[in-house]
Amino acid sequence: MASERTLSIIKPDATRRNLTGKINTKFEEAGLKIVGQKRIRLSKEQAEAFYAVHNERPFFNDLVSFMISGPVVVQVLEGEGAVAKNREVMGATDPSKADPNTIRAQFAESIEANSVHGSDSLENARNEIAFFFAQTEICP
Ligand code: YYY
Ligand code: MG
Repeated sequence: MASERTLSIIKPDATRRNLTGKINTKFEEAGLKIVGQKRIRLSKEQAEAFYAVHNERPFFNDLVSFMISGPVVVQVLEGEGAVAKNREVMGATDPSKADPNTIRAQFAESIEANSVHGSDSLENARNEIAFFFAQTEICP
């Protein structure tokens, strides 16, 4: 499998509980390398644009409010099959359905406050990385 990059976000529920290091350890133990990372506060406009694909869904407004409720850590993860590997390490969207030992099973508070975002395809990964990072901010 080829080396890929994917976009990860450590969400406000996790930064609030000081879990950035524990979550990063899960990525690193899975062989994913953090090649770009910054802690930022999303604007409402940024959160709405990032999750635009969900803007007709009933949970959209709550999701945007949650994503701007505290700092997030946006990250570029690199490795063999990074998109799928990251989704594996994250676990299912609903933490009650996530496999044990996944980030969401271990750390998520609810389906909304589920600790991490990860791109779901290589194409979305490219777009989501470009949404947050300049090329000069990624150091493989
Ligand atoms: O990719 P992933 O984060 O696992 O799930 P999505 O279906 O893309 O939904 C994005 C985001 O929306 C999810 O992480 C939490 C929130 N959400 C929600 O609050 N309630 C739902 N029923 C579904 C998703
Ligand atoms: Mg998604």
